[in-house]
Amino acid sequence: VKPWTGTVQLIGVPMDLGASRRGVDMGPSAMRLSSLTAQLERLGLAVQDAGNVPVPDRTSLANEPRAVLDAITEVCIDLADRTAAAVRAGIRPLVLGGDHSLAAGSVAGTATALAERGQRTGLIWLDAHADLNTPQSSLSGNVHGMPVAHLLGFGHRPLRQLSTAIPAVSPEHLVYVGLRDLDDAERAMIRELGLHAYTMRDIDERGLRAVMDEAVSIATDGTGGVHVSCDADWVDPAEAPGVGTPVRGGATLREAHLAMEIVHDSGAMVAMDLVEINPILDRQNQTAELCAELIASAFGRRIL
Ligand code: B3U
Ligand code: MN
Ligand code: MN
Repeated sequence: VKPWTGTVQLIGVPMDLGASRRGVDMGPSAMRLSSLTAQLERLGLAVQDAGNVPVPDRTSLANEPRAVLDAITEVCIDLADRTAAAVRAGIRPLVLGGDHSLAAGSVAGTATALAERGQRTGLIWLDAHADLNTPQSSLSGNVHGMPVAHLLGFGHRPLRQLSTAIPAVSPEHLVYVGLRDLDDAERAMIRELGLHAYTMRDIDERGLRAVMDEAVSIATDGTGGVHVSCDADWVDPAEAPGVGTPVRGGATLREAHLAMEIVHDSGAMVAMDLVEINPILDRQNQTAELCAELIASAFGRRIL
């Protein structure tokens, strides 16, 4: 594993074009107002804030699916370039969302940078949802339910070709953890592609430690590093109420920390997304604060 420079680059993506409920575009602000930077600096890391990727306003777009897809694709092209540049420089990008459609760009950027070293990308997707729809299969039409399909090479052509490695991620290098809300088409695709998918039932039955150990070994097997894409809704809404689409029965606070600690201990995380924080639904920024603490665990904070 190539040594990292000890620098983390914050990249904000104030985008809610992929969601039907408004508000996750304020997620990057909420994260910047949390203790995030202070916590990372306390770990001895240098924090570079690269500002926000420009995102068009929803009201400026034609009210049709194609216009929204094209706008999201433009944002993802920009984000993929920035993510790739950071990873190339040995700097770890921390992408603050914004709705989860942005991951079609961030993960593509990581995949481009690792492909330049002849390496494939592992992807750990922490989420209540599989985000495996295509524009054809989606019942909601929401693009935040589609990034994984595009990373695997399905869906809207411009959005699935953002990486020099195509597909950006091979099915065997993807691992889901925390699933509990799937569409029929997503279930079918998980079976057809034989995707590694750990549901909340797996966590309940086997414990978070066993599940995460397997997730890390799958995502590191034959890859040059792991991109961790964390949807704040993977945590239970009792702990994290300020999210785009809350689903009951998620990871507890301690499970979420342990998952991040195990990710850190793997030494394999090259980039991270923290997405779907909705300050409108939050109480006193507690969800952003919780996410800041989880990020600190992923970057090496320890209790003792
Ligand atoms: N699978 C549904 C629900 C959903 C996915 N991601 C979120 N919600 N946040 C869909 O709309 O594709
Ligand atoms: Mn989700
Ligand atoms: Mn998601």
